Amino acid sequence: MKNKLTVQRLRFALRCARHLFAAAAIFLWVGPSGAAAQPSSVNGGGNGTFNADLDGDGDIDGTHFGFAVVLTPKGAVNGHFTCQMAGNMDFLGLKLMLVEGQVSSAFFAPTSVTFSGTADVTFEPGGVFTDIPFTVIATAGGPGAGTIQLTLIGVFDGVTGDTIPGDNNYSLPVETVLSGNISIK
Ligand SMILES: [Ca+2]
Ligand SMILES: [Ca+2]
Repeated sequence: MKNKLTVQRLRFALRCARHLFAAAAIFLWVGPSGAAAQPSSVNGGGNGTFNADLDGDGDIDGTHFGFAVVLTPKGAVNGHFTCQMAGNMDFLGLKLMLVEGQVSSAFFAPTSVTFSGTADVTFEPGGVFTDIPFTVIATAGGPGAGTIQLTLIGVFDGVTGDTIPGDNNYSLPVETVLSGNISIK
């Protein structure tokens, strides 16, 4: 009886080992070709919409945006981010609200990128605020799919459009691509 039990256990262990081996083989086989290479660049340009009338002037708000960020093989991050509300996308009665950022760090995931740097923010009328830290979360996609979300750090907390009053930052809502595209490669 005891021997029979031992044999059964041995067989079970063997079966487990076989399954493990098969799983490992599949993993190794799929691994190199199935796993996408770590993305190292993001490009975006177009118009975005907040799908909401943030300033209550009767039109849905959004921005014109353009950005490019690259992670070099040596691990440095270079990039530029621009977004503006002007012309047909006015905001808070301003003729222009322009964010021009130099990107200095980025975290790449397969379908999203979080990048940060410092920006000059221009209000017309209102003047220029220089060297304002910012963070953008971008997800890949075209109209209705891609998104960007901009946060200016340490300024304009609680100003119209800020989604998190009281945290010392100006966090605009998530914006969805209306025209154009955001691509991560
Ligand atoms: Ca509006
Ligand atoms: Ca805030």
